Amino acid sequence: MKTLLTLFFTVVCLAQPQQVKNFLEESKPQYEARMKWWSEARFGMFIHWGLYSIPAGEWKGSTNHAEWIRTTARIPLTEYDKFVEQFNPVKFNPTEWVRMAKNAGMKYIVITSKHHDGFCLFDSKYTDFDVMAAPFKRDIMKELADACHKEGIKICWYHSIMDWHHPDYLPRREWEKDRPIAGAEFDRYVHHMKNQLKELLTNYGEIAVLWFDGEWESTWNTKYGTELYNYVRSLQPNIIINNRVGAGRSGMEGFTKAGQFAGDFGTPEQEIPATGLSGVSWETCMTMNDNWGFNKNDQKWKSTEDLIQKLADISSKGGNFLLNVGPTSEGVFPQQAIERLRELGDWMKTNGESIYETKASPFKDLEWGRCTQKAIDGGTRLYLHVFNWPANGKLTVPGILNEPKQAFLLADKEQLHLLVRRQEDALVIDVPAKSPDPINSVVVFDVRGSVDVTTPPIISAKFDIFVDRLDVTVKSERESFSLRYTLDGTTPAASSPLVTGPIRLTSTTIVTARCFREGKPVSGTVSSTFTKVSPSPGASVSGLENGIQYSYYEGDWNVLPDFSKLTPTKQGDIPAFDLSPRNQPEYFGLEYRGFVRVPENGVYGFSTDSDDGSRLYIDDNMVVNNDGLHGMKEVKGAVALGAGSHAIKVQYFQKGGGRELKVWLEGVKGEKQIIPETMLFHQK
Ligand code: FHN
Repeated sequence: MKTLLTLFFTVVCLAQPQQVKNFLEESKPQYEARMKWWSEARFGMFIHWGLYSIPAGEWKGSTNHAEWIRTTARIPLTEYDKFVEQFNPVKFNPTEWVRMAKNAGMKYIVITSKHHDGFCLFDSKYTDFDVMAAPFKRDIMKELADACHKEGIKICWYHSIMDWHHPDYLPRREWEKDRPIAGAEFDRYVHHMKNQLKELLTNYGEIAVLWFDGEWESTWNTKYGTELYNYVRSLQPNIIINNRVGAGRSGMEGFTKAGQFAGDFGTPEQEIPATGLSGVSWETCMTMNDNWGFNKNDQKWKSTEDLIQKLADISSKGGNFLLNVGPTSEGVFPQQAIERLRELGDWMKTNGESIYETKASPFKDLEWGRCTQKAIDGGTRLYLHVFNWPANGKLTVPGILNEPKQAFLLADKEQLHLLVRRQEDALVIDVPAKSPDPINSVVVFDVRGSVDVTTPPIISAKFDIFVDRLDVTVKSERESFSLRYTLDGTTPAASSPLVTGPIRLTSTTIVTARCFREGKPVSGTVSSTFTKVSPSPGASVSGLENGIQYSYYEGDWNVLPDFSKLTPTKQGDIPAFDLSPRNQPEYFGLEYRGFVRVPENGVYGFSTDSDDGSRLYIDDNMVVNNDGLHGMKEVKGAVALGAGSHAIKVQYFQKGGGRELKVWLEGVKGEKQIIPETMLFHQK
């Protein structure tokens, strides 16, 4: 894709006099060399700090705000600007912050040079809305950069493209009727942003990453993004830039949409992808509690156990973990964050080598934990991250064809060798009765050669429920293996039936499958249960009219609220599921109720594809749970229905950024469509 963009950029450059190097022409080896330190680092600290730490999440009685408070509390600019004269974080000690990050095992720090509110934590000659206008009068970015350079930690800037303060930034917030757009010129804002980026990239030494954000509004696009990417690289050629520089990010799941401009790495937010993506650099950013900016009432702190296991999970998928701290208005980290950083550091001091410079796991799934790996002389070193220590002292590593070399506990300074035996497809390691670490014990396991793992077969069918019969397929990624299966939940053996095609079920069945080679099992097993069900009868309702009823709500949520406890802003009916009732682009919710009429008995697939969260119920049973803050994401479910009308309820909420809702139906014959008006009814 970069080739296409290179062509695009070349044409653009030809059309313009100035000569700016096209960094998109970078070769794969050059890209990998530039990304090397970052890929090996695996673990960084995110810091969200600014004026919003003063209200600390609270405004006129509501306490669920944070760095978005100017928008979520609809604070007029003149009122918000007053925070400048209060910003005096006298306890700020950059060396203390950097050492807490370093001691936690973090290799880089990404701090908000400017968040969406437009306030600059650095001394900028292009604005008075900066830290030098505050009583503090110290260039925070300078002090932090110096401390990072001194302590050997990479310093990186988060910089928001969206700017709720600069008069030339568009669009305005819809509720800001007092800020006319007359005279505003977006290109002049882009020029201003580039001037400030030049300050940030020439006055503070080597900057390792530019972490853009706030790129989702209609005024930003790929052209701006590719130009900005090259501009930043022209100032610091080795800098790394995330995929939010462009306009191609797919919401909170953070990866770049196919064919779109990618920047250098994907940015899943508040979530960890189900699997890694080979050849794709990505970093999950996550809060330690529920907020990025400091919220004094937010006590939903993730446990240290959760954070350590998330770090292992992310590393096992080949990603980086950017863990956030929101400092207070005094310039200190919340005590709960300090404690977690210290405990993370204790674990990293013993186990850091199982994270740093490792590659993704060769296993699809390990029931006891995760795995990371790195090449060693003559073989591969596997780091087995054991969350659930085996009570029987037998740690089973399934589907591995390599010859073992040695195994020992990473925490054991003596590196006492553990006994390893082959048991069919698996290598079984005898481990001590007591785990070395209650959260994540790492077993080092060296094997000869590059790792050769066989993942179990994949069992699939249209749905996991059926009315009369169901065809189940069993496939393996490696053609050379023969697949054997059982239908009674037992483990397939060499004498079990061979998979020769779809397996037809006519009753509830557990299908278990396994790979074999030359009569010997070479993978672990996999099982799936398929349930025979009776279709629920259609409702006996009369007086149905086309369309569905909606209730529209306004509010700020991170998950779907209990709409039954809220008062709707308005109600009515509409032909089909859409967002037309909304009064504003953000901070609203909808609940739709009605009936869906299906033509015949059978299993129907329903799905919602939404940004942000949604749920779908049929006959008051939840069929789809797609809740949460995320970009466009489709979640499917299935239900057996008799011909006729069935109650349908869909719930949806939108916080900020992209917004969309699609409600799909997959019929008995496999036809998938957005539920049409002709299938939707309501009782007047
Ligand atoms: O709107 C911002 C939010 O305040 C925070 O900075 C996160 C962190 O990545 N990014 C945006 C939400 O996606």
